[in-house]
Amino acid sequence: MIKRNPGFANLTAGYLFPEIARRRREYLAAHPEAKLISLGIGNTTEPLTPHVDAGLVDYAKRLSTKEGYAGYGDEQGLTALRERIAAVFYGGKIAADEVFVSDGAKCDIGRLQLLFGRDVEVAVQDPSYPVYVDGTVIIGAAGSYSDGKKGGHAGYAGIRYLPCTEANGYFPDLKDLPENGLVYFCSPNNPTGAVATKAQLAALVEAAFKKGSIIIYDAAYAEFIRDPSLPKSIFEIDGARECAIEVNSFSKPIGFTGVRLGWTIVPKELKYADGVSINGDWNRVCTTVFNGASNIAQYGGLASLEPEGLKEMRSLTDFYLGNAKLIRAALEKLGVSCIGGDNAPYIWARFPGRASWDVFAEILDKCHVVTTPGSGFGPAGESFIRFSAFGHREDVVEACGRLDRLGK
Ligand code: PL4
Repeated sequence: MIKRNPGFANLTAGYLFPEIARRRREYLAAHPEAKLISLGIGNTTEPLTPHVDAGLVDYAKRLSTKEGYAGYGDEQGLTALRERIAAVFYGGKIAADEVFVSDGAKCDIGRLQLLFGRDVEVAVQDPSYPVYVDGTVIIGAAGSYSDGKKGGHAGYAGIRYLPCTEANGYFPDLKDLPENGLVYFCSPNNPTGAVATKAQLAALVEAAFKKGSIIIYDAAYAEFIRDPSLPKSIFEIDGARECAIEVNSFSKPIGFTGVRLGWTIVPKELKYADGVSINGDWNRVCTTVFNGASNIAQYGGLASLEPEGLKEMRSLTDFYLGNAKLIRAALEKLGVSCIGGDNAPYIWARFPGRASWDVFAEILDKCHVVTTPGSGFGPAGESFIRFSAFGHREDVVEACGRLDRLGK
């Protein structure tokens, strides 16, 4: 019989978010009367905005006409959308043929592993979005051993964890970057909500370049940045074109979590050790194992980058940041120390001396609020809880009121 990819056996826990959903179902089965509110998964809740909706609907209607119908498109995305992304988000620093439109950042994070295979050393911020680690383990680049625990993970021995803690201002020690490896870096960060400054990113780019490593920069929450001094893209930093790939998404800024649309930037200067272009290989990956994002989604994305759409993006992200402010204030009122929520839709709350899953269970039981345990994002997440600001305002207000029960 066919052998299983050993990477799967090396995974020490189920994927974090289905595990949370399982515990939520289990709790509801035992307490069917509970009216649970989710501040757990980072899933958008507000309706599509009018201009963007019109972009989707108008194009969907065109598809039902002989003149307007379109089948497969270019795997790399509509030229108009690639040009618009380059202009709106990168102000001329990125060319349209360095923009590859995708069905979302997570899908591209998985596909990017194909460029580097299993013989690459991988470093992640600790804590970090679990896809970087789990994708690495599945492809076999993390080695075959771990000291992980069910229901969270204590860390895979084959991955370099770069602790991002209060002690280092949530920015890792760059001495620990791998040589000729991959460094996943997310800013604004999921889960901590911390945003790297320009000086920090400049140091990261310099260190990665010196070590021959490539940064996979996840900017999925860039549109939540309100402090104008903070960088929204790694390509605001000189030298990044030689050592960074950026993934990004329409999911959170414009509510496309279900519509599905994202993009990846692979600069033409980026090369492997043998001098071959990474942009060329990424084009090969996209044309070979991806068939392009939905054309309806792409027209919605185009509408979101028109002036009216950009205004809607701003007010939608403002709305979720308003939720974040309420959640952070409710926690701080209880004496819980927090970061995040000001330039990011996540609040990272500390419960010293407690296991994250225990705090998760306590909040679920006392407050009927679902959260995300920090330990699910890596060893340094232990004793933290991530609160997501994605929710209807009335639910967030209700959840904030219920958090008072923690103090009793
Ligand atoms: C639950 C740093 C959320 N089932 O929608 P995409 O694929 O364009 O973007 C996914 C993504 C990419 N990068 C970062 C992210 O935080 C996310 C989404 N993360 C969360 O609660 O952490 C949703 C998670 C979803 C998943 O596994 O992605």
